Amino acid sequence: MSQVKVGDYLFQRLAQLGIKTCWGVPGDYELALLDLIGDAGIDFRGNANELIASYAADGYSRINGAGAFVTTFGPGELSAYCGHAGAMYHEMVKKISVDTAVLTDLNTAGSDIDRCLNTMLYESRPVYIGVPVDMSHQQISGEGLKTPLKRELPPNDKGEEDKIAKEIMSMIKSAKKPVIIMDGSAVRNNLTAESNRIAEITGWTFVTTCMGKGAANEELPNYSGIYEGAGSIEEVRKVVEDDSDFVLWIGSFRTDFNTGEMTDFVDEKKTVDLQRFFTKIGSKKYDVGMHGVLKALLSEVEADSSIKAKDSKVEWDPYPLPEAAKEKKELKQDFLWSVLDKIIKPGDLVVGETGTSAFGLAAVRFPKGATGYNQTVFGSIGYAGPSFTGALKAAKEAGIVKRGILITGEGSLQLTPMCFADLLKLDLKPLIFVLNNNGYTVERLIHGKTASYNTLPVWDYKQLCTVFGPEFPSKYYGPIKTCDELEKLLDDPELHRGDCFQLVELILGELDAPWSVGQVTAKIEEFNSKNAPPKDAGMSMGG
Ligand SMILES: Cc1ncc(C[n+]2csc(CCOP(=O)(O)OP(=O)(O)O)c2C)c(N)n1
Ligand SMILES: [Mg+2]
Repeated sequence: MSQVKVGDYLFQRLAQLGIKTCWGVPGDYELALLDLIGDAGIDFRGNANELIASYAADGYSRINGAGAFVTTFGPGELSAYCGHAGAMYHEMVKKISVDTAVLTDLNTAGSDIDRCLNTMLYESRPVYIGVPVDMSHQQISGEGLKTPLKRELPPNDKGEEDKIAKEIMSMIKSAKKPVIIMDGSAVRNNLTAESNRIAEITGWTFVTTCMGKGAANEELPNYSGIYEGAGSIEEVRKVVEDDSDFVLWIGSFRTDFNTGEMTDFVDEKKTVDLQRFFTKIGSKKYDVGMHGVLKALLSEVEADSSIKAKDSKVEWDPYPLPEAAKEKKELKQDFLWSVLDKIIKPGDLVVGETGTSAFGLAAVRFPKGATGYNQTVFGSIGYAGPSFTGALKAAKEAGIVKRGILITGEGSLQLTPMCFADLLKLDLKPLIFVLNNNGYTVERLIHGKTASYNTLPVWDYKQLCTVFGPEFPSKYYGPIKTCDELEKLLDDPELHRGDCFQLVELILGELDAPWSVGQVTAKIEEFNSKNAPPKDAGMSMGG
């Protein structure tokens, strides 16, 4: 094959991964490289800062499977690493990437690119490719481009996989009160269709978690709600923790936000946990990955009608509304989350931010065909807006999403509001809800209810669209202060039409939060006071 430039090789590989948009900020050392990006059919979409670029690439990859950003070295890349810094930048970046390469050798540049990208696909984690300023236009062999990148995980050992599937099936058959939990790793591994199908066929009690929210089919009659330890409704907590005798936990992801601050308790003995590279049956771990096991289980379950639950109807309301929230006066969080489903339609992509919105969103009814996610692992505020930008761009390119809805607190928005400029100029026509509660409410509830460090500068949110994109059409609704105003707005056909950038400002109380937050904080307070409480201790909640 003919020779290609190092930069062309790299961008052709990214194009082969379906990447049509690459994010970033230009800089001296990267300009020559950027000259090549269009040749591969990739658009470079510059952002206001590198942090936004990195979050947008993350969001893009959630939809497309892979995303990319390019920055200049030193200050550019360090700005992208969410505040990480280090004098020895290549040494530092090795610690936060699953593979790295700096393309200093023309003999290995192509294979270094391929190795990094294959590792990225295998591990489903970021890699780093450094392109020295004098390298991007040098010629290398294009032969490697003929070998496809490895987009599928290697299959499990068939014998082992069959053995595991049989063992799980025998547990399934003897179970009297089985429960399925669809969790974060099912979403990250793109196994939501198989998980929903198993729930549908079996009719067992089917719950999801904050990280699974937006991927579970909530229209199934056996959909029972969100399991988040002490933050769950009592019926869900009881059925999962106390009553069940078998739990098929598809991709457990035990982080603080996802487990009601580690207040979850599911007996390991009755649990089968499926993960990307292993399966755990009770306390025994087997090197057999979930992709094969889940598909094998699905075929077994499909073939065996004896394991279907007799009555799969749920006896409780998975979306209960506390009494206090029924009193319709000034706008309250619980009321907000109970009516927001009016605006969510099949084909919507809904992204929530860290803060009260992540907890609230878990309580919103999602119709089948609406998808969504929130960043429940790292919990870095300011992530949701740019990530939403990337995800919505990828979803629109793929033609799989009709509209994007972002739900963010005003404190989080203040970190990365410049992503509004990207959303406007890319004409993505988002619907954005900003919860304005005069500060960091989630932090206030943890510690420092009235502390000045939990307050924020006051912004005029209705001006943001004109500031960030005066030439693009946009609409501001608000400030919405009462339940009536919100209900009226959610019935407004113009809001539903969504033919331009729409921003809704919701005014909420400084100490008002979804009920699940109150439940979790009470549980942690109880724990702290039982376990030698340090004086004036705060809880470790909120990232
Ligand atoms: C980068 C980063 N800085 C600080 C935090 C700590 N933190 C977690 S939630 C939160 C408050 C978010 O406030 P806001 O977006 O206004 O949401 P609210 O809880 O008020 O609804 C803060 C400061 C974090 N998670 N990430
Ligand atoms: Mg706030």
